[in-house]
Amino acid sequence: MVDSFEFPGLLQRQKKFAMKLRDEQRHSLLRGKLSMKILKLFACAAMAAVIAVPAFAADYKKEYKVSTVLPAPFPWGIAAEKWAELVNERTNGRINLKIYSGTQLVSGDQTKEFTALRQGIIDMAIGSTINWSPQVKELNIFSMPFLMPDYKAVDVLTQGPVGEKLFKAVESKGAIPLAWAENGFRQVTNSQREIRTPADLHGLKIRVVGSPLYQDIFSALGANPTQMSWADAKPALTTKAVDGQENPMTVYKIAKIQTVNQMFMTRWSYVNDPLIFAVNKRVWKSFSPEDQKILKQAAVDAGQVGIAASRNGDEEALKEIVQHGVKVTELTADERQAFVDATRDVYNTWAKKIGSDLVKMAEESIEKR
Ligand code: X2X
Repeated sequence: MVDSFEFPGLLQRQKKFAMKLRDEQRHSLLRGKLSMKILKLFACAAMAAVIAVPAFAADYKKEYKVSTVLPAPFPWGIAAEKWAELVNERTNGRINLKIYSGTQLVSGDQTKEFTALRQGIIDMAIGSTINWSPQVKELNIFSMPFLMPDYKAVDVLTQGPVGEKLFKAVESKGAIPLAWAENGFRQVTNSQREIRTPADLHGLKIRVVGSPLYQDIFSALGANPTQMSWADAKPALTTKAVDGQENPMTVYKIAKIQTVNQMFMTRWSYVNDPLIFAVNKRVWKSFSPEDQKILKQAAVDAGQVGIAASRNGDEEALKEIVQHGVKVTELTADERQAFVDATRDVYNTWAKKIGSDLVKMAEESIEKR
């Protein structure tokens, strides 16, 4: 104010300036109000769109392809069907999983399943650690001969720090792992003779699948291993192109293994192959966080159902196998130890390939179980 007295005319200019400022403020306020209005309109339109079309549905596929090897009533297929059922139920039919068994999406070549999943040829899969181990070498850990003495040992691996590391390894290779299920402890069968000692395996042609670890195990035991997909195994056993193979007992029961000359079985439970529910990375990212949660929880729940089917089914399967006249051999502790000793070098060689730290962690987890 003092200034205005000292400089005549200044007050007038100040007044003018103040009026101009007010005008501009009024205009910009009006502009602001207008743009708020426009924004609100847009928001309303967007909300209307959201209400009209279920969230994210526009990005979703009508159907997601889920790959497995074994269909229901194998425990593997039971887990897969349960997953599809729960996801459908919990998303009110917004997400549909369709199961393709026999790894038909990769022409039956089960060791290519993970690659196809990573590439998006397959949207989702419930895969055996055996079949994915050629691409994710850490998964060979479950194929380390005689590492896991019982189910509790399997559980401390899948549910503990080893499982976490394995899931990280799967993710680093391009698929999102969600949960575990189980194929089961694997027993060896053949058409020729009872197997009680490593020497009994000498010269037997045994069908195996997965990574070269299996070639190494059976070679160390003096057998003649041959790598073959499941689709080719049954015909090869029928024609006696191969003498034997190894799989869980639920598989024998359902696949009627006695009809393909497998009249000798040794219960050595040398490995167990858990199954992993996993989703292609791009497909996973297309789901809303809520739907990701539903997919994961449904996989965990379906995994439990699958594991129960495998573990409960094993004893039942044994009874049926015996009824079919298959000679079932139980090993004494010493007899089993002879197989452990004969495969120890293979174990040590593969511990380095898989990662000595991871194998050590697994051994410690099992020790503490
Ligand atoms: O092929 C097999 O032996 C099977 C069905 O057990 C697997 O996919 C690993």
